[in-house]
Amino acid sequence: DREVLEEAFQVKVDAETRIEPKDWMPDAYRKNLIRQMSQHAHSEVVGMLPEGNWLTRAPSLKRKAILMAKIQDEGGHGLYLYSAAETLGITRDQMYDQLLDGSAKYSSIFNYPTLNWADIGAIGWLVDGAAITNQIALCRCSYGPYARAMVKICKEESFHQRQGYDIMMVMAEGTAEQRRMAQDALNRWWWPALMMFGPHDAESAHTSQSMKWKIKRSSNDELRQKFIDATVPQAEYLGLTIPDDQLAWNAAEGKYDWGEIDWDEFRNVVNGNGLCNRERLETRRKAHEGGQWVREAALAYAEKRQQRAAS
Ligand code: FAQ
Repeated sequence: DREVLEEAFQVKVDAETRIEPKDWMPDAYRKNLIRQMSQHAHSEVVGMLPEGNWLTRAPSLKRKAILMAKIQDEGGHGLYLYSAAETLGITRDQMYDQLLDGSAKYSSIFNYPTLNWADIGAIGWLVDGAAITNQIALCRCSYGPYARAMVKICKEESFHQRQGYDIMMVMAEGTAEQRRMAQDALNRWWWPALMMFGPHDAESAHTSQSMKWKIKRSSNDELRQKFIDATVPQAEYLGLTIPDDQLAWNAAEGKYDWGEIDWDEFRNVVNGNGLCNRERLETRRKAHEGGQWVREAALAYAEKRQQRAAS
């Protein structure tokens, strides 16, 4: 019966045996994975927009080519993730509808505007840096298709993080105006980047069950601390100041102590009232509607080919 099946499932998870699409799984496991994976996919495709804002204004041909490749990678990540989520019995159209009708979330970080070129550096350095910290852990997720998708995604995120840090290095070592822009970008992106890891563990609705099922391998607070510990020395190397006056090395615990996130801001952005929420969803809606004829044409062509092959 159900209880026996659930126990056997947990034994499998505990033994680190990957769960594959055709294996039995509890409904709640399937539902939770669809939720997390689809939101992850939506984050990738909405995440293309803040950087897309600077493609036509990149400072050189080389920077433009690099940025274009990065944004295309993000589109690709969205596609792998939608495909991986489809193995759980939901279609990409259904997931996309949930994004557009607001019932599925995407990462809060993509509701902030990109105001100057240094923001592109800060996104690569901090946003991709935070994304990798989270995604390295997800390479060991219990669900096979998700874990395997993460491996390639992490390799690409690593390039994204390096390109962002490279932009920050050039600007931090540049003119006084460039340094000012780099510091301004760090000031605006630091706290939103920390919010990417989600609420504190004690407030996190899904963490304890997701950890038990090994969907998540580390908690929100553990990953956030790991990111801070790795990133503070990188800011020091750039000669930039992290906008947190409580930030201090805690030698006894071998980690940084730091201030508190503005959780009102986090909730506000997650609930749809950030600076760019409406604009982001509107842009995605227009792109989806604008692509309707392409989807119809591709289907009509596939049908025609099938008919030709059958006759
Ligand atoms: N924004 O119980 P928890 C990228 C929601 S990286 C919005 O802790 P969970 C790469 C959460 O969904 C970004 N909502 O939830 C890139 C839940 O709501 P629900 C994407 C947030 O799932 C870089 C509720 O709060 N990465 O795209 C946020 O256990 C540069 C309660 O929270 C991933 O999605 C937030 N920051 O932990 C692209 C990684 N935090 O669903 C372009 C995979 C929490 O009940 C440019 N996801 N919420 O309505 C995860 O690891 C997890 O889902 C967490 C949240 C850690 C995000």
